[in-house]
Amino acid sequence: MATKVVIGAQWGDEGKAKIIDILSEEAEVVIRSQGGNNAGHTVAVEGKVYKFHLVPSGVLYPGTLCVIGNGVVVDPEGILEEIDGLQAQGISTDNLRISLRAHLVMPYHKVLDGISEESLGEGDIGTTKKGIGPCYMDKAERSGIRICDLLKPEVFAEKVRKNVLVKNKIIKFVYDKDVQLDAEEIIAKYLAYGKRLEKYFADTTVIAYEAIKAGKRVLFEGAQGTLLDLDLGTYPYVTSSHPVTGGVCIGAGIGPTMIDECIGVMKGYVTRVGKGPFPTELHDGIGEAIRTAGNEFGTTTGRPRRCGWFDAVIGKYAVRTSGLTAIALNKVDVMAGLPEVKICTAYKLAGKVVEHFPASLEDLSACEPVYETMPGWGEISHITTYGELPEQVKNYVKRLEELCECKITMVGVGPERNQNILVD
Ligand code: 2SA
Ligand code: MG
Repeated sequence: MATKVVIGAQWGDEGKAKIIDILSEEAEVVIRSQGGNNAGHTVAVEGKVYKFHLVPSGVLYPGTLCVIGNGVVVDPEGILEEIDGLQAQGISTDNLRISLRAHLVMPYHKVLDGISEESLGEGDIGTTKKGIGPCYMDKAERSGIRICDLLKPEVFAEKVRKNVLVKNKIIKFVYDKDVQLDAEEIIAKYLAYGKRLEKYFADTTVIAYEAIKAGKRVLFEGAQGTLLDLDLGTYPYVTSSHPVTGGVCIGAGIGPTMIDECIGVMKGYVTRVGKGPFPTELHDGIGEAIRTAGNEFGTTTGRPRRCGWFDAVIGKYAVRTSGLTAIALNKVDVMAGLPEVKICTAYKLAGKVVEHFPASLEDLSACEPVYETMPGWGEISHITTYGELPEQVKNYVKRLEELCECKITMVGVGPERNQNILVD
């Protein structure tokens, strides 16, 4: 293993955490580069379930250095809760590092996320309300506050006071809400969090560079997924960061020549939480059956995920926009028992065949999937080698490879670390 990036190739929740957990075993450094605690990563180890939001799941391996890069937005309250939870389960966080350049999610970001969603009414984005969008807005607007500011209390206090003044005006005059934030309260609270977290702070770009230079096995852990990318996703129903492989370079502070492999994680079907068009969405009993069998509910918010057939237009788009070198196909076991399965090979829009994922949401909403039907399969979660998989599964895998134009190297047949079949 050299340097590997693992990203979500659909709308998130593809089971990245499981693949990252498997690859973490040989990784010496695991780095997160975008998103915040809107991410929800679930890892099952010997029947025990661990949920991660900000801390890289590599923390489950004692020797692995776990890095939160500059592109991540950090909610100090959230991360402290996560650290406390992990420590209570006997997991050490001594190997955690947090970038000095990472932006802080502030209490007003969470308030603004909530009231801006509320003000949109039916037209809301369906965010996780963790303050992620407003935090990245401040970063782009250049009024954000960073981890390194916590080490300079006077500088930090000044920035908080300035921000609270503006945010309180927005809350009152733009949104007509009574909520008003108290700058001094926030300053005291955040400086106390800073004291507790200080031992983890570091220039993580140096850590990444030194590790790669020394030939260490470095794994970049993606959050969310390709169609939630701010530029390439189903805008505006996206998150405010870059979950594609390109986002890793900026969010971890490395160059593109330092990445060797790009693995995209997909499920055998597609899910999405939040709003926005979803061409292969199933509104019938099959969608419900997949949701139940696959336990398709959000890790962060518990929201039921919308479910649909595998969409190869999306698959090909993810391969192309992230330069994927391999696909890990998860949750194929969840589809067991369906008499037949469908694959969307293209869309039809106003009588024309559309091969490439459209930019316009109005076009995407009007797209009709063109389906290919294949026979279904039975229970496979006990299977451990590729050769033993039913022919129907192997044919399904082969067909998806052809359509997505990328090889599938792993097939997931259950949530456990060992329920992952390597394709020969
Ligand atoms: P936000 O909160 O600003 O990032 O929301 C913007 C859009 O991004 C979607 N989004 C997600 N989609 C899938 N999984 C996510 N993480 C959690 C999980 C979700 C949960 O892994 O299960 O628990 O609900 C995630 N985070 C953001 C979101 O739905 C909006 O469409
Ligand atoms: Mg998730």
